[in-house]
Amino acid sequence: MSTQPAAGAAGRSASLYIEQVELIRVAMPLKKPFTTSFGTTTARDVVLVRVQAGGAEGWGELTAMAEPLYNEETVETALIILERHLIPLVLGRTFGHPREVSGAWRAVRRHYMAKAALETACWDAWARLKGIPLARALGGDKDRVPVGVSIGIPQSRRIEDLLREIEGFLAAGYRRIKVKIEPGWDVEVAREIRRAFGDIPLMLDANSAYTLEDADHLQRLDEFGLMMIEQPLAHDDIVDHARLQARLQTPICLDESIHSVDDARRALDLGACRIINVKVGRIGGHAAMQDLHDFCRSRGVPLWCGGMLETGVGRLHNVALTTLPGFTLPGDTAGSDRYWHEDIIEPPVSVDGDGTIRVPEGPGLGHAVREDLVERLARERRIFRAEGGTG
Ligand code: OSB
Ligand code: MG
Repeated sequence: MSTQPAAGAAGRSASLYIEQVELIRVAMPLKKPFTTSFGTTTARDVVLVRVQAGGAEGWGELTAMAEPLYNEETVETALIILERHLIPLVLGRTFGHPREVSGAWRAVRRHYMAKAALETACWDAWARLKGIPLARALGGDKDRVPVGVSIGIPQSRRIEDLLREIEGFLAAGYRRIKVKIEPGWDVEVAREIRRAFGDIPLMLDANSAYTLEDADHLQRLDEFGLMMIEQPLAHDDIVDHARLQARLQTPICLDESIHSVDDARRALDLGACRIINVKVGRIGGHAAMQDLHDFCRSRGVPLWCGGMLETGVGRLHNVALTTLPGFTLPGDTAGSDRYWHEDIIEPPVSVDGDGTIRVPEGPGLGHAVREDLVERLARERRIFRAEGGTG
């Protein structure tokens, strides 16, 4: 393989010679537990990926959870896939463009979050090499993105506690409220939110807690004029979702079921959803995100950016991808203070009073990673260098 180092100056032709990849595992306790229909998360076990390429550095974040409850990946399966399969396929290679990186592991099936952690770090390195914001490198053009917030099931299971939380986020300017539901925490919750806050932009996320047998029950949600209901049925289903969508006025948005353009095409052709939540980890990287974006835009399907309780690194990747024109709905890209007392980036991501985040203008992710804090929180670090590399 070719191994010449790349030119580094802005605007010059650049290429990505992958010199070194570092995996840094950090423990990040959440401000408070986050509960969905599949379980409660109290802390994130985060793997940061730092790539050295052509003289620039790029950062990515693994969005897999500690347990295989949202999807089949876990932090530990992703570490194995990264170390034994993905990193060896890119180390010491030169890519003309970050869109080519995923070609290196075309034969590796699934493990989308492991792939995305490494691929997104390469995009950041590329944008820094070119001296442009990641948002521009990805083809985005917004300078602000509107944001919503995802609210878990309260530990107390009291609707008043949920209403108080919603009130706080509305006061902070958030443009859309998403509430997690499960059987026993759904119709009454929607009714009370409408009673308390009127016609706010509201949606529900079930994380696959229902089956088609619940269709009559789910139909009762139609009276609340929801923006959408996210992933009501099985994580691997599109057929039952199509049957359910035919019976609901509320648009279905798929999250867990969509890993590729082909998944989206099949789901849309079947009528399984009308909106898609895009998570760069769930689909394997920014190149896949661009492909899914272009396809959905050509079909007129609204997109928004989902979240996985990311630290600042993943959060900034999400802000950057939301600048693509097909992202027409507020995402789950809340500010750093939604989950963290102290984020690992400087400055943290902040939401302005109008419910938008300003897109960074500096190169790459546009905020610095706080290496001192990462150092303090690091539980494990592993470095992989290209043979004969200078890293
Ligand atoms: O389904 O969108 C989801 C968090 C973890 C796993 C799955 C989901 C979520 C969220 C939170 O809804 C999104 C966020 O604020 O990062
Ligand atoms: Mg979801």
